[in-house]
Amino acid sequence: METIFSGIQPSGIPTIGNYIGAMKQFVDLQNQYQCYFCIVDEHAITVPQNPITLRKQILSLAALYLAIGLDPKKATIFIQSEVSAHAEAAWIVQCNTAIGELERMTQFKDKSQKNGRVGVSAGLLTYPPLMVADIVLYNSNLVPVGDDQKQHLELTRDFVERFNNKYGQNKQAILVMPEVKLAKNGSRIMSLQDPTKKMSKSDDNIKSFISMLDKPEVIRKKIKSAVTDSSGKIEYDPFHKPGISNLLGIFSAVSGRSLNNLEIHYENAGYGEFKTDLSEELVKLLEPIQVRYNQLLSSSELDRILDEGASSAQQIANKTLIRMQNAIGLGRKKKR
Ligand code: ATP
Ligand code: LTN
Repeated sequence: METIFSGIQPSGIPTIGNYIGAMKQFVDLQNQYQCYFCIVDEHAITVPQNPITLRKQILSLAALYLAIGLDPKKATIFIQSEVSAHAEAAWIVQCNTAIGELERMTQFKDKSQKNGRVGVSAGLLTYPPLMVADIVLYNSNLVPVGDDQKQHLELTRDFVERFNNKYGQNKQAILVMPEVKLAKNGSRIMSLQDPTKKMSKSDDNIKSFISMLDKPEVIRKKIKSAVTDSSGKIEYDPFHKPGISNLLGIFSAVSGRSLNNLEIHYENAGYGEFKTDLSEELVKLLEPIQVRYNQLLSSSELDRILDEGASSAQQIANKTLIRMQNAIGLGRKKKR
């Protein structure tokens, strides 16, 4: 059976962008693959986090993973910092990656531009090597992510090729070559306030995203105030009409209806009617998730699932870490 790995940062409450681009796929994939879904808290601290809020968000994300339908009997759900092999392997990856490669990453460029390069943490630059470590430790074949992570996956593939070539003996691969898996529909959901920018859970403007825990009235308000254009026509044309096209993309992803079907259905309708229907579609999706989420947060089940997840993740991750250490000559040769 092939292996899947993916992670979400507990840097805020996931948005419907995270759901459509990544989490929704996780639920479908758990039936066909050996899956590892991680709460990447070590990635979250590459930018400042309040300790109390961070811990809350970690548990909240764990509860959301389960509330959307991930089944701990099928998929391993765990917290990155509870498996120390991630940080250890990341160091090896960093030492085999050029600074220039990391400086080219658009996520680094965006985040460091926003905050001024001198003041950002070194971790923001070495974020991709930690992601490489996450992926290779589980011998992952496929990594379901949103479009913004494609470049990090390319870096991962370059690393695996380089590492195997340099350290693999007799052409024996040490690490498995992973592939990116993008959502067919909605791998890049845009901000509701600035549809040229990716929707992001850590955006300062809360009107720019729908969080998965937004209440129905909040969802309705945010969709109502989403930026469109003055033409009034519901057409999918991301270049000329990015706002309404983004809303159409969201509608299509959450309802399962094609863009074409929606365009025909709303041919003679106005933005108001379209937005009302979209809001109700989102409420229909999120309300039951929120009910399950609240039940899970107040149960002891979550701790048990995360404990079990960490210990089964450790077993496989430690094996790969030893393989990497042996290959590059760290310490004394260990038995696998
Ligand atoms: P942050 O705002 O803290 O940087 P984020 O909202 O960009 O976070 P991540 O935790 O970095 O989210 O991403 C989790 C997953 O969701 C990744 O696979 C990412 O590609 C995907 N994702 C994030 N934003 C979007 C989006 N707007 N559309 C589709 N997929 C997305
Ligand atoms: N960088 C990713 C989160 C992430 C991830 C991973 C995704 C960290 N490690 C491993 C897939 C596989 C992001 O979405 N910003």
